[in-house]
Amino acid sequence: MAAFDHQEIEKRVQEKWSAMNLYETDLTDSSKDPYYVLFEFPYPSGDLHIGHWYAFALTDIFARYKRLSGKNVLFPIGFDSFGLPAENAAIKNGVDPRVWTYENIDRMRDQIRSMGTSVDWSKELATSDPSFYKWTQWLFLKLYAHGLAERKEAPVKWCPKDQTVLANEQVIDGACERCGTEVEEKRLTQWFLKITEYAERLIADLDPLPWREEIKDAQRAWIGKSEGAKISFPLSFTAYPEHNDFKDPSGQSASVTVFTTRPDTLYGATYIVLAPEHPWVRAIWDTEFDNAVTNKDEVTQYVEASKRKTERERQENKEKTGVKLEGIVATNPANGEEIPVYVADYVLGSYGTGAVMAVPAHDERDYEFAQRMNLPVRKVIECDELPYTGTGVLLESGEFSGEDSEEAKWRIAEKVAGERTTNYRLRDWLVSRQRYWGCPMPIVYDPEGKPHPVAPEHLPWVLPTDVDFAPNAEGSPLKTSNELRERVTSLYGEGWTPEYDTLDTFVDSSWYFYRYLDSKDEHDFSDMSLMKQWLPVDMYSGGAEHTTMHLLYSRFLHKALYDLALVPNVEPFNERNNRGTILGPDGQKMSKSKGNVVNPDDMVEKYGADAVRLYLAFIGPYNEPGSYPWNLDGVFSMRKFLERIARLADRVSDTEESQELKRALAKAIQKAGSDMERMKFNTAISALMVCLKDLEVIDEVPRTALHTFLTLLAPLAPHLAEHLFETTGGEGSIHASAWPVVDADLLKDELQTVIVQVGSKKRGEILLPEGATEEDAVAKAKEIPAIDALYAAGEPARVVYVPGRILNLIFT
Ligand code: ANZ
Repeated sequence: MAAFDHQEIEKRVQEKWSAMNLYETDLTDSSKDPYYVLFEFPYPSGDLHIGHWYAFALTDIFARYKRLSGKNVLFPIGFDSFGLPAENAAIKNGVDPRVWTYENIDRMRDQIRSMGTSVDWSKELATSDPSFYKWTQWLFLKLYAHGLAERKEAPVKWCPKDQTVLANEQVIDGACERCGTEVEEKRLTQWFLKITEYAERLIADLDPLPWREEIKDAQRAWIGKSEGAKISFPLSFTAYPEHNDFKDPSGQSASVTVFTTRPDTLYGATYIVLAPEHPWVRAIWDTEFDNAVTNKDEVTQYVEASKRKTERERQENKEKTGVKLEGIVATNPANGEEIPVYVADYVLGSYGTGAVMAVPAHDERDYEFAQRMNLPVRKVIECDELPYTGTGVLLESGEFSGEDSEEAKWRIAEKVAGERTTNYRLRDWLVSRQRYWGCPMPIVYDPEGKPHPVAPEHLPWVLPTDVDFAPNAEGSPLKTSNELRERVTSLYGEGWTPEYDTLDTFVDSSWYFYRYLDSKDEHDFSDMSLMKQWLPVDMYSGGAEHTTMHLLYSRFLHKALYDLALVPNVEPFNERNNRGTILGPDGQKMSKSKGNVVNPDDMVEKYGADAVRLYLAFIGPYNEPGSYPWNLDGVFSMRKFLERIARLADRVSDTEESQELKRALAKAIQKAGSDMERMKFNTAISALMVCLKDLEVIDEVPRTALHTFLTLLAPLAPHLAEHLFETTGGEGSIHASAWPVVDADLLKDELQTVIVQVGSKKRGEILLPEGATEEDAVAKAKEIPAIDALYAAGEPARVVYVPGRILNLIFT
C-alpha cells in the first residue's frame, strides 16, 4: 500500500496555504530583501501540458527556495491572452474569442493551483482585459508622441492563410511560424516601433548582464552590427551621354553608394550590383532617366520575377541570377576604372544601401556571380586560392600595395571620401496586425488620412464586439464593426476613421512585468516607487525561443521608457534562465500527430504532483540548455523516493542528533543550497538522496533532523514536506520556515584543498567540498582578490580543473 495518500494531502495542504495567505507578497515590506522571480506568462491555450509544468513547477522550486532563504519573493502569474488561437477557434467553431479565452483561463487557473505552485494570485492579470490594455495603448501613445512609433510603407511578410502581416521573426524557414504556410512579400503601410534606434544600446548593455554567453551572442547576432564604409561610385550613361551632366537638387552627380565592410578590397571591385528594389532601378521607369537603360524589358522581367521570391530564397545558396544594366557604367573611385552595373537579387534592398561593390576574388557570392556571368576577377590580397575572404598583404592596390589590408582599410576608404558607418541587420519592429483578437491601436485618422492619437480620456479604446472574425484580403476584421466607425464619428466628427489594425501581442508581453507590481491601478501603468524597489526582475525564466523576439522587444521598450523617465533603470531583467525542452518518450519533440504527448494529469493523479515535479527537476540541470526524453519509469521512481521519506516519520523521536548525522545534514544543506541557487535541481535532489540513506540507517530519527531534511525537501516536494512537517509536530507551515544554516566546522573534514594557479604559477588555495564543480571552484577562487581582478579584466582563455587538486586559469 502506498505510504501516503497524495490526493488527500495535496488538497488539504493547498487549502491550508491559501487560508494562511502564504504566497501573497507584501510589496512594501522592507524588512527583507525583495526578490522578483518571473516566468513567461502563459498563453491560455486550454489544457496544461508537460511544457507548462516544466516552466511553472521548476521556477516554483526556485521561488520557494529563495523564500526560505529569507527573501521577500514576488512570484506572480498572468495570462498572455490576446492572440491568434482564440481567433482561429472562433472562426472554426463560431465561439466568441472572448468566451473561449476566459474559459481557458478559468481552467488553467485551477490546473496551475493543483500543481502546488506558490504563485501570488492576488496580482493576476490578463492582457486582454481592458484594464490592462488601456495601459498598453497608453504606452504605445507615449512612444508615438516621442517619435518612436511611426507609419511607413515597407515590404512586409504576409501569410496568405492567416491573412496577416508577420514580423520577420515570425517567419521560420520562409514559412509562417504559426501555420507553416509559405510566406509572401507585400508592400503595405504599417505601424512600426523604432527598435533600430536602440540597436547600439541593445548590444552595448548586454556586456554587464549575468546571462549565459550564448543568449547574449544570439541577441548580438540578431542585431547584427557591422562596421564599414559607404563609398560612392559615379555613374555615366554610355547610351545617352547627355545624362552625364545630371545634378540632383543637392548638386550631386549621378552616383551609386555602396555599403562595404571591406574597403581594403576596393581596388578589386570589378562590377557593381544593385538590389532589384534599388531607387536607381526604379528610376529607369519613372524619371528623366527612363531612356538611360537600353535593355529595359529584360530588366523589368528580372525585377518582376525577383518580387516573387522571399528574402530567404534570395540569400540561399542557389545559382545567382542577375542582368546587366546596358547603357550605364560606374567608375571605381580608387583607380578610375569603368566597371559594369548589374541588378541581381542576391543583394537585398533592405540592408545597407541596397547596393554593393562586388569583389569576386574575396567574396563568395560575388565570386559565384562573376563565374556565371564571366566577369573579371581581380586578386588584391595575397592568397593561394580564390575566393579568399581573409585579410593579408595588399596587391595591385595603387599606393597601398604591399601593406597589410587591415591596417590600410580605413585609409583606402578615406582616399575616396568614404564615410565610415555602422550598419545593423535589425529591422524596425512591425506591430500592426490585421487581426481581431488583439489590443486595438489607439489611433484615428482625420479626413485627410493623417493619424492622430486617441485622446487619453477615451482609453481604454475598447475592442468592438460587432465584427465578423473571418480575416479577409482587404485587411482587418475590425473594418466590419459599425460600432467602431460610429464611435469615431461621434467623438471626432464626420470623415474621421479608426485604425482597423490591432497591436502585435509581443507589445503586450513587453511590459506585463511592470503591471504585476500594481495590477489594479486605474491611474497609472505601474508604480514608480515599487518599480524602484523591484526592478530589474531578479530572475526571468523562460524558453530559448524567446531570445530574439520577446527578450529583445522588452529590452527595447524598457530602454525607451527609461528615456521617457517612466521606468527607473536601463535593463528590465537581471538574470535570465532559458530552460531546456522535454521530449516525448521516443526522444522526439512532443506533438499530437506523433502520438507521443505525455499527459501530466494522468501522472499527477497516479503518483502525485510532487513526484511529477521531482521527476522534471531530476531530469537534468534547469540552468542549461538541453532536451530530455520523458521516461515513464522516472515518475514512479520519484514516488518511491518520496515514500521512503514518508516512512522516516514513523520513527521520529526526540533524541539528539549524533555528530555523524549532523555532518550528513550539513553536507546536504550546503550542497542542496548551492545547487538550488544555480537552478541545478537535479544535483540538489541527489544530495537529498545521499542524506536520506544516512537517515534510513538510524532506528530513531531525531525530530530536529527530520525537520531540517524536510526544509530542504520543501521547495522540491512542497505537499509532502508540509504534510510530514505537520504530522511530526511542526508548527505553522514549513514553507514559512528558514533554510537551515550550515555549521562550517562540521564540514571541515569534508573540504578539500585545491591549489589555484594562474598560468601554472600558484596564486593561492581554496577549500571546496567533495564533488565541487568547476563552476564552484571558479566562484570560490574569485574570493581571492588577485583572481577576481583578473576576471574583471576578462574571462580566461582556458580553465583546467582537477577536482580535489588544482584549478589552473590561463589568461592570455
Ligand atoms: C565589398 C566586399 C568585399 C564585401 C569582400 C565583402 C567581402 P555584413 O558583414 O553582413 O554587414 N553587402 C552589403 N550590402 C548588401 C546587401 N544589401 N545585400 C547583400 N549583400 C550586401 O556584410 C557586409 C558585406 O555584404 C558588404 O561588404 C557587401 O559586400 C555585402 F571581399 O563589400 B562587401
